[in-house]
Amino acid sequence: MNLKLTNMKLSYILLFVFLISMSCSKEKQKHTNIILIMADDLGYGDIGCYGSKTAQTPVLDKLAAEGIRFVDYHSNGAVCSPTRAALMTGNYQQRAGIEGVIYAALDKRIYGISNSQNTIAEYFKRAGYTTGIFGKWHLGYQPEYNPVHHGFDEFYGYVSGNVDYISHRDGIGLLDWWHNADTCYDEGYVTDIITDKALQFMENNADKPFFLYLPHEAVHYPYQGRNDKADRLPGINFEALGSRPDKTHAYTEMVEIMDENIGRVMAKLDELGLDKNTMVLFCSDNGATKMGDNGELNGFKSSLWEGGHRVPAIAWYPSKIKAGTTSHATILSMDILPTLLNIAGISVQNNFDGKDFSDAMFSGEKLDERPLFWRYRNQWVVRQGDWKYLKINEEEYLFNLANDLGEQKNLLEQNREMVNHFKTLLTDWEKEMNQYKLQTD
Ligand SMILES: [Ca+2]
Repeated sequence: MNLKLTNMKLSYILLFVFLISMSCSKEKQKHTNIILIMADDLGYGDIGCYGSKTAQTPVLDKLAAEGIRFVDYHSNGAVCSPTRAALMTGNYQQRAGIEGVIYAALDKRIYGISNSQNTIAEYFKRAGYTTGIFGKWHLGYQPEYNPVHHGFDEFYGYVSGNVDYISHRDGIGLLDWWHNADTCYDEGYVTDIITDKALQFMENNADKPFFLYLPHEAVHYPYQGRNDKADRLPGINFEALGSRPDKTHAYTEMVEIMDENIGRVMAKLDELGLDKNTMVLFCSDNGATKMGDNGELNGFKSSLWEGGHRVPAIAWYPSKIKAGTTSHATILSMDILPTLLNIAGISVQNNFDGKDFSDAMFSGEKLDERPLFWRYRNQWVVRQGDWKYLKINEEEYLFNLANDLGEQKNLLEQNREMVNHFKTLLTDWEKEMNQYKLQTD
């Protein structure tokens, strides 16, 4: 009898221990961490899994092999600041007031992201996430535009469009290196030291939900490798692109150092045991310059030909994404915010311009077809399905991208009705966007 009672007690104790351990493991897995990595000026053909023959990018190639590679992903802008405004707000960049590059010239430093827009960091922070940005901001120089006033708990990096990789001086030679709202100086190569800080952030927040935004400088100029000397120093005239004569070699080196550092982030996820509940998303902010490789696409950074805005994007989340998937869904930078909020289980009331593409990513579902718009300087685009209407000054084009990715065959004359429809959509969209106070370059 006593033995039976002891056995029963033991069973209850074991059941109790089991239930406690179940609830603990549920507790540990309940949140999804997000790591959003963005390269700068990385072109459609600049990494191995998109066909690069020069740069070796084993880490990004592995992420694509274990995750999903998007072949119809586009930056909202053809240059840096507009894409970042759209990425941060989930809306067309015009709603945040940013249509052009925010330049380093002293008289241009008045511009920045509008306070009227909430950022992705603000949404994550409100939901209890710790938020960090390590790298390039490029959404305003003035103190009120600093990332710590736009939802980020921690900022380490620079606010301008590019800095010397070694001296951390901006396009007009001023030191542009920050920890939160204060300037600071740290020795080191930008790609390495923003990663160091990101790894520290991951360690500090290993037990809490975090949103980590890692906007790399690579492969934006100045073209400098890890062992190069600083070009931008006080009292010295310098070339914006850097002094190195073999710039194409430097470019390849920069891509490879970024890849290596993304490898350090992945190793840290593994080390901290966060590899099952962390999603990693990698993308670029616009197409490559002539220094880089846009594959078979026409045009370069700052143009609205495909080469200016169709860029690499890879998502990695092994518990949800089928390994080795290629997605043909048409996706823009502004779609990332609603998608990541959904994946993190954060619901907000806003009706964003961007659309959640998690079903396309997790189960290959087709996205609802929608018209998409680009405007930069004297160029306009309307994209719907496979069709792209492009206007540059008064020149008009219509391409079917399904069989003409290089935009060689103008089908405008044969499809006047479609073109007129697209032009009406564009007029309506411009009317909507022109309500905002717009910064242009
Ligand atoms: Ca860029």
